[in-house]
Amino acid sequence: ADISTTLAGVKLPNLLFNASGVCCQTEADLKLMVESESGSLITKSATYEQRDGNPSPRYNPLPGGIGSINSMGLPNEGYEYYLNYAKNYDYSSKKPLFISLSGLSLADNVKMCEAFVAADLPCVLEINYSCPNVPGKPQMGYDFEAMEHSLSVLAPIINKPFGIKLPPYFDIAHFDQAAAVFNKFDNLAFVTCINSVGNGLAIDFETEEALIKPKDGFGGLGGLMILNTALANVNAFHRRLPGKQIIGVGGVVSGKEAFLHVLAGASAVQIGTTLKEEGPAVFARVAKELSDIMIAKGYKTLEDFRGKVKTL
Ligand code: RRO
Repeated sequence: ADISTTLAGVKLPNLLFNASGVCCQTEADLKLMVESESGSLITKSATYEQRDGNPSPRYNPLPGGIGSINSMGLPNEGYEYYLNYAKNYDYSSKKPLFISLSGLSLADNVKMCEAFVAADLPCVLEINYSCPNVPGKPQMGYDFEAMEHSLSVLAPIINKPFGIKLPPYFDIAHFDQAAAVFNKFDNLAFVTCINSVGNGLAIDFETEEALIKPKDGFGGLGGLMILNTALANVNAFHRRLPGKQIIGVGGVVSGKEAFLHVLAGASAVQIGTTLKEEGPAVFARVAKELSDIMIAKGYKTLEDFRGKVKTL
């Protein structure tokens, strides 16, 4: 089946790529993504300056394959590293490049966006409004006024289609309020739902210890346990953002969950925890599984079922 898609005006040979943060901090990581069967790739969220991030252990899978917990703390090489990568990227490869930016202030996001705009590259920006793990920095996605102000400054600077990475919302009023903000910005082309479910706590039953060291063990939850929260956010924004696209992320362990994300309204699907646990071979496997599901159900393209979840 045809699992190609178009996102922010660029064509992806298939809808799958990495969730920002996984397999994308260094050039060695990004090379693995380029060599994989993914349809695209996105870099680790960049700050203005390089960061080491939080002390280890700062990521662990949860027992039973239900998901993961992380408090990485935004380790990254600094935006100039990713700008340089973007300048040298082979855009003829048919695999589009997305760049994640997560400035610690609006001023930093302005400086980074201006630098990417000045370079005039065909990569697509995804602004991260949802890192749950920097001590003392609340997730901007939960402050609608701050997010609207940030978008009102950044959208005109970027001046072409771009996206934002959102935290999960858990209340219909919040879906409504967030969508009302996003609909004010015409060149906001996509929203990526969802980042990790912030500030969970995982405890080992035997040792009675937290699974990660930072923040007394508190960290963002990912993987299968967040699938239904992810699907709800994808579908809530698919219904509320006409003319914009949704990237679905959360709980994709096989072609079946990728299929459900598209049914909920996703135009592309990112994989985080399962990529971290399985490695880049996940993309060929999930692509094949999704294609087989589509053939079995009689769907030829993603458009045949995107957003067509049936309600009762
Ligand atoms: O680096 C992190 O701790 C991190 C980030 Br920036 C994010 O957006 N989401 C996440 O789960 N971890």
